[in-house]
Parts: sequence; C-alpha cells; structure tokens
Amino acid sequence: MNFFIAPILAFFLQLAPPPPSPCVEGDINLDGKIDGSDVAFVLAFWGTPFQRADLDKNGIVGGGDLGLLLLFWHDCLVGKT
Ligand SMILES: [Ca+2]
Ligand SMILES: [Ca+2]
Repeated sequence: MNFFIAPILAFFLQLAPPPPSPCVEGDINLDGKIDGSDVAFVLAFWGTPFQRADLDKNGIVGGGDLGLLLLFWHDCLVGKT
C-alpha cells in the first residue's frame, strides 16, 4: 500500500507552501499544526527514506519518528493555546 500512496503524497508535499507556524519539526504536511494527518504521513512512508517524515534523521521512517512526532505534538498544542 505504501508503494502506491507514498509517491502521490510526496508529489503534493512538493506543492505545499512554506510552514506557517513554529511547529516545523513534526509538521510533515506543512499545514501549521501537528495532528493525525502527520501521523498518517509517517505511517504511509514507514520503511522509506522520505526525509520530511524522517524526524530522527536516521535515514528511514520508523518508530523513532513516530515517537518524536508525538513529542512535538504536545509541544505544539501547548504553544497554541
Ligand atoms: Ca501537519
Ligand atoms: Ca527515522
């Protein structure tokens, strides 16, 4: 499933505008917030070297990136309220 979805998501991410918020670290789809859609990107690119979802910079998207995304999620919500 990732084989078909990942290239399509990568294409649309290339068209995305610059990040509008300080939540850059985990805002994979650049919509200004860190939420379930960013988790979906991590899962869609799981096991691939997609750089924007590779938050821990180990060269592959995996559990470490999901953990960091959840960590950033919390920080982002605190800053927005
Ligand atoms: Ca986002
Ligand atoms: Ca990684």
